[in-house]
Amino acid sequence: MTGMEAASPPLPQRDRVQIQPPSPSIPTIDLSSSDPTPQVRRACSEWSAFHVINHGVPPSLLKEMRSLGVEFFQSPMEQKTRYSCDPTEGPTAQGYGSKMLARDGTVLDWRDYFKHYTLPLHRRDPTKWPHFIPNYREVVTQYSNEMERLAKRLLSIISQSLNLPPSYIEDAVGDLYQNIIVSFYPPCLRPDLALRIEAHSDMGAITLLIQDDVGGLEVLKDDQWVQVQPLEDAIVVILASMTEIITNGAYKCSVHRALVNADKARLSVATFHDPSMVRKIYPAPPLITAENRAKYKEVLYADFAKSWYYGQGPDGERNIDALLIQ
Ligand SMILES: O=C(O)CCC(=O)C(=O)O
Ligand SMILES: [Fe+2]
Repeated sequence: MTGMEAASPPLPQRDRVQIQPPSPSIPTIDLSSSDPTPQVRRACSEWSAFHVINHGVPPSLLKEMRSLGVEFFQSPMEQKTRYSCDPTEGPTAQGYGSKMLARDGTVLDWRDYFKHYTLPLHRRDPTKWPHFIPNYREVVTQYSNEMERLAKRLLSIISQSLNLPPSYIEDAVGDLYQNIIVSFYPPCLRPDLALRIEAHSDMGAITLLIQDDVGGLEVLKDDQWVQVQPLEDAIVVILASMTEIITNGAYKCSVHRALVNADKARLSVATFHDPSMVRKIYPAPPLITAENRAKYKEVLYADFAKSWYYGQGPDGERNIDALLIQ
């Protein structure tokens, strides 16, 4: 350094280059690697949410699913309302709807959505899905099958990552109840008034989510919100409440939310895999020892689902805390 440089006046604060640490994001796991189990263990225990790539679901199917969603929500209202949810069926009804969940005067979830019942097969009735978009029913059927396959594979890796038999979690939840919800968040200059979904954790076992390139999904990590950057062709894996109970808290459910964009509409497709309503869910006995006692009370899944929808839990974010053994 020369004396002249040393003498130059310091740059004003605004002109200095700010070295920003790279923003943290959820881990990305390559499912085609020889053994993804250690990475899954780490991602589940540290993040409760992660991206998977090379997951075996054709990228063209992910793209088609997103395009169908956009086409549906951009269709004339009279087309969409032919598939409106039946209000007498309550908040879990299949079909096209808008406001989904409010509690104590607070809107927790406000968006346009289309919910499809897809599994077990006796719940799947494609005649209840839009007819006016070519291939809609075929694509949703294929998407449902692919998501089921991936969810089962992930539940098996997650079980093995805790030294449980591969089928442990799948057996514990019984027949997988799968629902696919396509959500559409129109742009809004006042995001505080806009369609969005507030912080929550999902009810069932595992959620597989895809989003478009707008972004807006965030996960809570160490009390900080972290953006889930859109990653084309990847699928976001979100651990849900029943997995936290079965793993006795080794893996927590992910608290997440979705924000709206001021000038772009956003679309996401969430595929939920839940236990059947008659299943009793409790911590896996092989994970319980004298030093590591059961941390959660047993719950009938139907009772938990009811508390999730009707807010009998202690707060909107982790309804599961009501089941903690003190
Ligand atoms: O739209 C999103 O990205 C999140 C949706 C979500 O978390 C949910 O439907 O449970
Ligand atoms: Fe969610």
